[in-house]
Amino acid sequence: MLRVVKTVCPRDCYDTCFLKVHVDSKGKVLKVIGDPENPITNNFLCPRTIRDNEYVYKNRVLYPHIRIGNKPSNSFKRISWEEALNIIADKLMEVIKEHGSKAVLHLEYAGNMGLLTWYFPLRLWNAIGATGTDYTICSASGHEAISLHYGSSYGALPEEIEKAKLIVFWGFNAAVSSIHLWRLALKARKEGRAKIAVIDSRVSESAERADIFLQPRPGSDVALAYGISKYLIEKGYIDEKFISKYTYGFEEFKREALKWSIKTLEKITNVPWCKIEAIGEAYGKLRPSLTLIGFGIQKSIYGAEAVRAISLIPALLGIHRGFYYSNSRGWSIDIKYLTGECFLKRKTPIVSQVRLAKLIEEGRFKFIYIYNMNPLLTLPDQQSLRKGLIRNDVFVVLHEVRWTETARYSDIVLPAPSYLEKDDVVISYSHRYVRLSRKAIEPLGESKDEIWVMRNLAKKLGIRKEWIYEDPWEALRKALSNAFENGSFEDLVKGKVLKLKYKPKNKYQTPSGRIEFYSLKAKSHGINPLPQQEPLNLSQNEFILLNSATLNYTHTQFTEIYGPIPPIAYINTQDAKRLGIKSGDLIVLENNLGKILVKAEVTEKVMEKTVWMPRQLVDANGVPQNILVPSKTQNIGNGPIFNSTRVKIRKFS
Ligand SMILES: Nc1nc2c(c(=O)[nH]1)N[C@H]1C(S)=C(S)[C@@H](COP(=O)(O)OP(=O)(O)OC[C@H]3O[C@@H](n4cnc5c(=O)[nH]c(N)nc54)[C@H](O)[C@@H]3O)O[C@H]1N2
Ligand SMILES: Nc1nc2c(c(=O)[nH]1)N[C@H]1C(S)=C(S)[C@@H](COP(=O)(O)OP(=O)(O)OC[C@H]3O[C@@H](n4cnc5c(=O)[nH]c(N)nc54)[C@H](O)[C@@H]3O)O[C@H]1N2
Ligand SMILES: [Mo]
Repeated sequence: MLRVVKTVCPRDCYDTCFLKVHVDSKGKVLKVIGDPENPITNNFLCPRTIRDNEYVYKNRVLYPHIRIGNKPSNSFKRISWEEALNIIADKLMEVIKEHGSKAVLHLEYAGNMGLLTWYFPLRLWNAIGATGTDYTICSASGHEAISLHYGSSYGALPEEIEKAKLIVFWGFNAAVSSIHLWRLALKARKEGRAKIAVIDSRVSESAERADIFLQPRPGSDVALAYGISKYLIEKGYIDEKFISKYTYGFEEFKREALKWSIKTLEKITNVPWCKIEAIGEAYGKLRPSLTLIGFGIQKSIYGAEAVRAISLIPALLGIHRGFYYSNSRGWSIDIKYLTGECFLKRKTPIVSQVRLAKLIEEGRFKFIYIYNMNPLLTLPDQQSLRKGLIRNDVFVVLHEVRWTETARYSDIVLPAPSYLEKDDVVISYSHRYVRLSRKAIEPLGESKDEIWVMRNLAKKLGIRKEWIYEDPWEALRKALSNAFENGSFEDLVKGKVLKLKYKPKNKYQTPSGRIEFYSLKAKSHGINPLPQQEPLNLSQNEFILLNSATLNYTHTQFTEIYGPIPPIAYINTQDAKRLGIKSGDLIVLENNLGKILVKAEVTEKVMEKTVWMPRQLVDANGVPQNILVPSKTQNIGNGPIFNSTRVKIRKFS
């Protein structure tokens, strides 16, 4: 008999789709389709999730394994759970005794965003007092940027895309990275309600379909945002009533915006003034507008500055939070209850995720527990990370669904069930819809979920803290007690679709209680109170390496279905000519951190001095792209700088 199970995609993505999983009488997944019970994600899926019926069975870790060969390699032998847990517990106790609990690191991110998969298992590590990371690898800098001016970063809900007359995707390739939000924009345009603008440093898939396209130099968006603001102010498109009632520091902002001359703007951004006028006119005339700011734009050295400047445009136009970035801070969910942080008397040590490679290389951690992440392809400064993980005094445990690059650097690999094999609750960072994610099939092989592992390890370690053993569903009930607008946790468990409560859009958690064009918080932290354009000095032979999400992969996932992430670099025609490079040639991208060997694709889609690549790829020799990425952090929000990676390029010979 065919069963249809309702679940939710938990991958790190803007969309968080509702799914229906068809399972046959033998418990095999036949197909995964979209479930229109969620009006935002509706009944269609991305090319990844739609293949989950195959992906779920590929490359799986099915049993606990222990290393028998040197790192890095896949040389393991199978052991029992009992053996694995004993070894891990002994090692943990030894490390804690000799080096203290600070020498234990747990490293995880959003491989599965389920509250029970990601957060609840942290109770063990928090009880031990282990070191954790600050989760800055993705969106932290943008959150902090917006918070400087708005108090918190939550913004428009996806439904507002349908009401906008101008929809601007800024540093956001939604046609690839958020196909459901993109579809809402396309629908609004098709029905004649809206125009779509894209602002991207390359001709992205979204740019190709836009009505208005601006192509600023990477890192020049603060200037561009000031240029647009200048136009809006000079043309009288700003909403003075709104500005005087809801904002603070407009005069300072205005002075700064008006300082920019057309010539300087054009020189820095490489965008002709007539295009700035065009988008200014669109912002002025097509009201209301909605500006969607991508994660891509804030992953560069001054990325947060760009987000600050962009986020202030809607305030000029008189719109309360007329931007979308991520709404995760607009919900009322008690994450600290789930992670057990609320039970702690002392805070546990936290280190930078972006700078982690160096700390591991220095030998700061002797025991590292990794789950929900594939850091051996996704963290910056891979050379240091790799050197660190092969140290003799570092013991690495990985809890994974698939055999990943990280497994090659681990001492023990534990099998984890995929999202189709466990119950959970997944919260989106864009829309408000939540429902129970039901287990569709039994865990494959001997895979055990994160909570089972946590509890059994806690028992082996003799930890008595009761909160570790709390029923996870009871913990969820408490953490979500104030979360929903239209029902209770019990309703959720019964299968009802609930909507998250949302913080009021016209409330600003800033020192002045207003939108602060001139940020008092920034001032008190020694940061320029106004967004600031920093210089973009590239030396003569240097290129900026942009790298972004692609349709067939979620980070390093789905290579099992679509093959390796293409090791290709897109290079501008003029640059290619100068360097004697043709499409299909092998080229070397290098900097002081390392080098990679990839195929060139000569194109007009990237501008001079810029190259673009799919992100997180592995080159022709198995070297990861992120060997080139420095582990530097941004000043604001401590985020990464993937899109400020500088490389030199030569033809391989
Ligand atoms: N298919 C797919 N979807 C995903 C993911 C995935 O792996 N695959 N991952 C999810 C996650 S975790 C994330 S972080 C998001 C990422 O998705 P997005 O938020 O769309 O970000 P990116 O793909 O990093 O980059 C978006 C665009 O920013 C442009 N850009 C880079 N620097 C600049 C700049 O200085 N100025 C301007 N104007 N543009 C710039 C790039 O050219 C790129 O086209 O996608 C989510 N959705
Ligand atoms: N070059 C470059 N690098 C980047 C970026 C970039 O723009 N450029 N962007 C960065 C960004 S924005 C992000 S978000 C990170 C993402 O970095 P990662 O989070 O490391 O990305 P993934 O490759 O998706 O790794 C998630 C892993 O979790 C595993 N997993 C899935 N479900 C479960 C589960 O239920 N349980 C367990 N235990 N494991 C599970 C998957 O198999 C997968 O291996 O990468 C960063 N790295
Ligand atoms: Mo991300």
